[in-house]
Amino acid sequence: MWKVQAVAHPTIGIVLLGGLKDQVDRLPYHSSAGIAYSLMERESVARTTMEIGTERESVIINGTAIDSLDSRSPMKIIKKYEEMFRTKYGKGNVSIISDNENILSGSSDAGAAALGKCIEASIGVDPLELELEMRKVSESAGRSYYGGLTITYGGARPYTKKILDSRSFDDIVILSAVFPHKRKPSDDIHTNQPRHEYYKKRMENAEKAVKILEKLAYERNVKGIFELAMDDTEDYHYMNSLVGVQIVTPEMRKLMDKIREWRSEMWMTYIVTGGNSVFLPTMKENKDEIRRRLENYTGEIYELRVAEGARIISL
Ligand code: ADP
Ligand code: 3S4
Repeated sequence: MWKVQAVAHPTIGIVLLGGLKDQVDRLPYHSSAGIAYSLMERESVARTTMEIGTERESVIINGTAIDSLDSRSPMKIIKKYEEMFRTKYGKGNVSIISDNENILSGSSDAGAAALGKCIEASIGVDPLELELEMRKVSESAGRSYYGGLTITYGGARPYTKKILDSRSFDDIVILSAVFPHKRKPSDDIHTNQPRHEYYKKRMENAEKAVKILEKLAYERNVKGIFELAMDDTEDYHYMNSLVGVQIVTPEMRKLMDKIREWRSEMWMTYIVTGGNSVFLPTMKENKDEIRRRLENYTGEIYELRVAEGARIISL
């Protein structure tokens, strides 16, 4: 039996993705961008162990067995490479155990990327092809696989390119203000956005934002990157409001408006993806003051950093 373990960090969108033209292969209508993140004090990762040559096939995520027929089951990726496993290791059966540690949102990105890393280590596959497989579990797996700041280009064969290393964000902390309601599944966004006439404009805005982001990354303009992310958050949730998908609750909006006011005193921005957090990127020296202020809005606050790509833990 052959065994490998890998970890990968979850992600936050910078140019947010909405709309999938293929729900099975999870192919996007437009380009997008994101960062991998971790809690500052403890690592946020999906930790995945893959064993090749087991008696039976199985997938266990956070202690629960996943049906291999489940639409986003990691077994879909394994099936693609089964013959290659058999050729190299004599047996094709694979078992996967994955646990999410300290993840606020973006668990599927991290889970897909950690598994991708295990597969790469076991049979050495083409990364472009691997990404097309990983995205069947999560359309944002590429962000987690490469880490730092990445752009995922749309088109018939979407692919992800890393444009800044996590070290470029060393002076930044991202505070996460978590609100106490349950998040909606991201598929609500993906199925509804393309139905509205504004979606054409949204796609154009996302492509434009990605072009500007390339330039900002080249200039290492980290503040500019998060300013762009804040503008994109507004456009994305305007789009969501047009199709009746409410992600930004009145409580979250109250905080976002307040952040706009605080920006006249010190630099900060906000990002809201598909979850119940308002992410607040700022300089490390502002962290304690802003944290104190955030306590008036929610009791659950985390400090995050930009994280690196997926890595092998043991072979
Ligand atoms: P998130 O923002 O946490 O990714 P989504 O709604 O986009 O939330 O994804 C939920 C899906 O991710 C579920 O199908 C779940 O089974 C899958 N998932 C969660 N953790 C893992 C993991 N570690 N490995 C593979 N898939 C995972
Ligand atoms: C809603 O595929 P998440 C969104 O681009 C979908 O980060 C990603 O993120 C937006 O909240 C994005 O599901 O992580």
